[in-house]
Amino acid sequence: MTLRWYGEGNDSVTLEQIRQIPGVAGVITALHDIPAGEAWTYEDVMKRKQEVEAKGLKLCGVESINVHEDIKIGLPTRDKLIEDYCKSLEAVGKAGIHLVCYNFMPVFDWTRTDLAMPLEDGSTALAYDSSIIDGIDASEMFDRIEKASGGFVMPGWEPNRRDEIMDLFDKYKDVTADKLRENFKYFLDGIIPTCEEVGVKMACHPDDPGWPIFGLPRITHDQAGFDRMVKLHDSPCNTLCLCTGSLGSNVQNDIPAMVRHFGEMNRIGCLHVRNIKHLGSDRRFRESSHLSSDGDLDMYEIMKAAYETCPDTYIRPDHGRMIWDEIGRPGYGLYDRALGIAYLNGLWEAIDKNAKRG
Ligand code: DNO
Repeated sequence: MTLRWYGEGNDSVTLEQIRQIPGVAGVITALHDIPAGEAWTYEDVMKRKQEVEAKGLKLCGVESINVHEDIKIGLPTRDKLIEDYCKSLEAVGKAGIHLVCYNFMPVFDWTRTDLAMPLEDGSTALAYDSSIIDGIDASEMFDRIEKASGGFVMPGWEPNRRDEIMDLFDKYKDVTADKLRENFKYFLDGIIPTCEEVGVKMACHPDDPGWPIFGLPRITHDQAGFDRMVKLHDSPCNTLCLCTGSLGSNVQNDIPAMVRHFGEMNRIGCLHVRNIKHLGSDRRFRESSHLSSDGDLDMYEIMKAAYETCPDTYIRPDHGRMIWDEIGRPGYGLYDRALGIAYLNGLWEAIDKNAKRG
């Protein structure tokens, strides 16, 4: 079991706290101050690794090395950018880290309309309502996120990206879903040979929410999309990050079945486990505690599918609610994610003991 950590000075949660959560072996982290397109160095990766190890934890994976928009759009600058991406992968592999989670979502990473929806029990949760998104443009959305993020920089919504955004929309004008897929293949063909050489698995995170937003193309939010994605470059290094909450936002997705499907293919590089609750219509949802009965996903079936098909994959709880008056990065507080881990560990132990009893 692992936990995402944003790095010293960039996270309200400390390595010392993470170390005290039962069953957590390590963290998933990134060099967040290096902009997309710039190569990571071995020295910088090792510095982060040593910092983590000095606190008795392992650096289990990187999330994310962001893919530059020019690569997704397919601009001529992409060759140099892919070359630099390979340099980052070499640095990571040489440092003994074997997992890189990333995404191929145009312009925005995960998107929510509310970063602190009050719940009945006094906690707050991230929420999404497509009727809000459908009524505003991306720059208004940018304002909303910035105001609600409590001073933390949200991945994909970095303030320095604001000016870029409208320009990017223009550049994506002619990028259809097919074109995006072609550009994805070009990227994978460019990086996977390096991954194989240096022993790094790439795990593509699903679109979140699991459908196109702001008229931008999106191609990785269901089983069919990921089936096509893994075939773009057939390699054990070309895998997905199966994020139950992102995929679960789309009611068409059967999450335990997807875990089994991709687990049996050995194509799950990592698993993000969290629960969500749909709110009436199928494009409105809020996040919930991890407990199955608090949301719409069956955590027992998800963990059982993982146990049976990809027991060695890296698992982390994903977002949590804000509880016990915690202040921190939306979705990434300590308490609710720690509760999530305890619960997921409990499920795992029960599944394991049952399996061994036969
Ligand atoms: C959401 C996260 C994502 C993920 C990126 C990977 O909370 O899981 O931001 O890290 O999409 O690039």
